[in-house]
Amino acid sequence: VKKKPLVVVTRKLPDSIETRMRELFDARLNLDDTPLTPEQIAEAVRTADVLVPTVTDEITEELLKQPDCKLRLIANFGNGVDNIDVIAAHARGITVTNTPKVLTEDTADMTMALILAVPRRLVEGASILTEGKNWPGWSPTWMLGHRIGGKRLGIIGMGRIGQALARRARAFGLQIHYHNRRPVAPVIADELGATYWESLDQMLARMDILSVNCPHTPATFHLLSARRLKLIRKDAYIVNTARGEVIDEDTLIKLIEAGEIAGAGLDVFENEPAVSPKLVRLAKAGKVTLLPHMGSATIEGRVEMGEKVIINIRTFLDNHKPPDRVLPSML
Ligand code: 8YV
Repeated sequence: VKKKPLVVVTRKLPDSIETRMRELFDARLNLDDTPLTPEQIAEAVRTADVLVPTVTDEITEELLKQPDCKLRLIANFGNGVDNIDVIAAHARGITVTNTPKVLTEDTADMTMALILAVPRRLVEGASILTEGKNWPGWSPTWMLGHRIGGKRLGIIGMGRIGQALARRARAFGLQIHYHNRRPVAPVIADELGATYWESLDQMLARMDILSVNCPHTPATFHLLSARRLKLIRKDAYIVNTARGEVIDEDTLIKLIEAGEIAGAGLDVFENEPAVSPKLVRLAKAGKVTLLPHMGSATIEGRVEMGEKVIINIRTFLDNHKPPDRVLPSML
């Protein structure tokens, strides 16, 4: 009998996905979801045919260049591949795939939720009732936020998630602006009513709300640098559901503390899962809304991500090109 390929999955996945993986592969699953130790990851890279990592696993060149490394496919359970050294993998003939499209709408929903939550003080208001604070009763001048409709939203990164966000934001009456490496096709720009800014600097200086929707790559690390963050208007808000590394978080914190930026909604952080105590203080002061990387966290989305992982593995093992290959040229 032909030996089934060894597929090592680093985290607990939805039950239906694990069941299917057991049927199809020699699947080494992580049923209690304890993150693998660095030694266990190193062993998995050496011995597995296929590795299914997530955002919490760093697959470095160091790991990939271990002698006798058997690995042939890294089928990432996630869209962003900044946890994987794609160039080092490619150089060793190891294929990398991800799970695009299936988490676009969920992530755009959560981004829109933050865009609504921050200016309208949603979490701050809810906490008054749930944390035993005093609610003096309704008053015409109490807990006022800022109107969303009519404001300018600047989307940084107009890929699938940026566009899905633009559709939602338009329905809330926001004016859509965006910065991207290239403008989107005219037909899409028309549909979204979106204005292209070639200069990120110029866009930053004119927006009421900014949303980060680009991947984290070497080119986007601290794209919102200290210099650029200082261009943002005093009354503007910034939302990030992409990757913490795209923003110079220390400077963002300082600017919010100094009242130089009005507030932020953050689902991702530079040193995840560690969250700066200064951000927590700002959250308690109602200046920022913090979420623990929940952008794509729906049951439906996780199952679809798992299905994509399985399709990528199966096509790869059948000697076809998997649909969601990530090439160094795409970074
Ligand atoms: C996932 C994400 O939770 O897919 C991504 O890029 O950030 C999240 O949707 C995570 O990456 C799973 O690995």
